[in-house]
Amino acid sequence: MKLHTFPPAPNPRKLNTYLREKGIEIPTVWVNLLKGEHKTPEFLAMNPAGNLPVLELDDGTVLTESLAIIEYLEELHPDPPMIGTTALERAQTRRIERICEMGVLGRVARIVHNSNSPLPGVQGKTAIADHFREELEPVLARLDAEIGDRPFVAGDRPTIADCTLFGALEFGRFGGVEPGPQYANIHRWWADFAKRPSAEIAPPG
Ligand SMILES: N[C@@H](CCC(=O)N[C@@H](CS)C(=O)NCC(=O)O)C(=O)O
Repeated sequence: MKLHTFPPAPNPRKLNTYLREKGIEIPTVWVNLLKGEHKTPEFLAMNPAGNLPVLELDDGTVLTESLAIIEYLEELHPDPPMIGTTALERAQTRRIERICEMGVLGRVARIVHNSNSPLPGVQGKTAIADHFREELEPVLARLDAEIGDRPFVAGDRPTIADCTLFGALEFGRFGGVEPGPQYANIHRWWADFAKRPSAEIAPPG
């Protein structure tokens, strides 16, 4: 297996956090998004969508979409479980992860790319950034209430929901987009999660 990634970006960061929580090591190459390395003919031949992360299997199969990669790895390495241990736990974990992904990560990414994109050649539109800023607020309010005083986003153990939310918030901070101080539960969780070894970015290799 070979992982093509660039962990400063949010979806690669989600996967980086997952791999480190699980203790899974995969030979990794960084494709520098800031230098446009994901738009070279070689990279596009492997992943025509021109995005990261990409998991290349030993038989040449190319797997894209961070969550599909995570689900695949979770089946190969079930311990420690990061999507729950019962049907209901798995459903709840996936529900909260979807909120973190579509509700938070997607919106944070659109705000950053429309206000302060680090990607070469991306011209943002202030009106789009403002639209997603407005949409983000009620999602953060509901997520903050849901997290409450839980140690992790979905309960007592780290799950894929923590990986997704962490990737989203770290990228937002980099791009100047942070939840307001009124979201105290999110901030408490974020500060705690940031102390875990999985919060660090693994170097390529
Ligand atoms: N839904 C995809 C999104 C992949 C994606 O958009 N990745 C971003 C980094 S977070 C990327 O490579 N962006 C570069 C570009 O679109 O030019 C996933 O979860 O993997």
